[in-house]
Amino acid sequence: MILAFYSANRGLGAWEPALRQAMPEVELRAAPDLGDLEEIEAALVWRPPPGWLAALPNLKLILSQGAGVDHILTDPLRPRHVPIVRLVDPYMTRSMVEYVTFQVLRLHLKEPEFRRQQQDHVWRQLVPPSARDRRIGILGLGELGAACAAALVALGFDVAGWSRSPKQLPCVTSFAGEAAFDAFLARTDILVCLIPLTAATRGILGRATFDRLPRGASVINAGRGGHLAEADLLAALASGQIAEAVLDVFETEPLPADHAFWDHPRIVVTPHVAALTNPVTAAEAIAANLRRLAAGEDFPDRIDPDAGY
Ligand code: NDP
Ligand code: OXD
Repeated sequence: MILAFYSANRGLGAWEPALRQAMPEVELRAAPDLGDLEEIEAALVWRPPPGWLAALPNLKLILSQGAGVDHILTDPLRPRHVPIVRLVDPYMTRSMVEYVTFQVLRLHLKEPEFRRQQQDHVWRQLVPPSARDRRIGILGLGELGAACAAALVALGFDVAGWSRSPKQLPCVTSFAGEAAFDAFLARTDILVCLIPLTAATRGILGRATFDRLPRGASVINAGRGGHLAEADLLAALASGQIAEAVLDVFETEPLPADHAFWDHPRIVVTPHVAALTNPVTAAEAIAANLRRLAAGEDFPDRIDPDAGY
């Protein structure tokens, strides 16, 4: 089998040894040296240019180098009959759990306020509520959201999640669908965004959502930049409706050097690192999917293009 590789972010470098070790039987061809395009049956991609996938006439499987697949679905020319499989990797899930619990604990323990007090040489003891009185709301209770919810429950927080379908997760209050959105927001002090970017979720972190949160709530966006209405966040921070924001993902990445977010005292910027793909661990999942393709089996992490995730 021949696997074509394309990444808009990084070259084959770190991937090559990991992929060769996990699947020595597969021939690897990195763009632009793809050879005879008719021979290629699978493609492992991150943000392929529009039309790149369509140029592979015998493609049978599209593998995402990340958990999200919005970077593939935005290609209007992508071959619609070819299954798309997202990356599910326990290492990546663990990374997201670390990122989200760290940021939630920072906000919960008032670290941003202590940092500002230190800058002003102010000694004032601010006392956070106990974790059980801190209400965390997670947008998306899938692979990443559910794991973050479990970790936050273990730390004693009052955790709820919002998803399309209802969930039964230990000690996590499940809210499902549009009808439950307002009730979910009304009980959320720290909102964590871990939903995929789809037509239904674009701009979900905007004024209408912020206004439904309790005054002084905080927001962590580790989903996609397209979830956030940037001007609405700046306005909500200025009015005090939102107290703090932690942003890992942005509409334009890298975040332009002159962007207002960089110097905002109530925004923490991280450069899309919440859960980076690790080629060594990802190669195992990729190899397993190529073996399924060879055996004619279905793919457990196949996405539904109509739903967008
Ligand atoms: P999953 O597909 O496992 O889970 C998605 C969750 O979102 C599901 O619970 C789903 O509901 C819910 N959802 C989707 N659409 C809606 C909607 N319209 N209304 C309510 N709920 C909705 O995805 P992952 O957890 O693996 O990943 C989530 C996202 O995290 C990725 O798409 C990516 O954008 C982002 N990500 C960011 C990274 C970073 O470094 N910042 C790294 C990795 C991922 P249901 O369960 O009912 O289907
Ligand atoms: C992903 C990401 O989707 O890193 O995996 O954003």
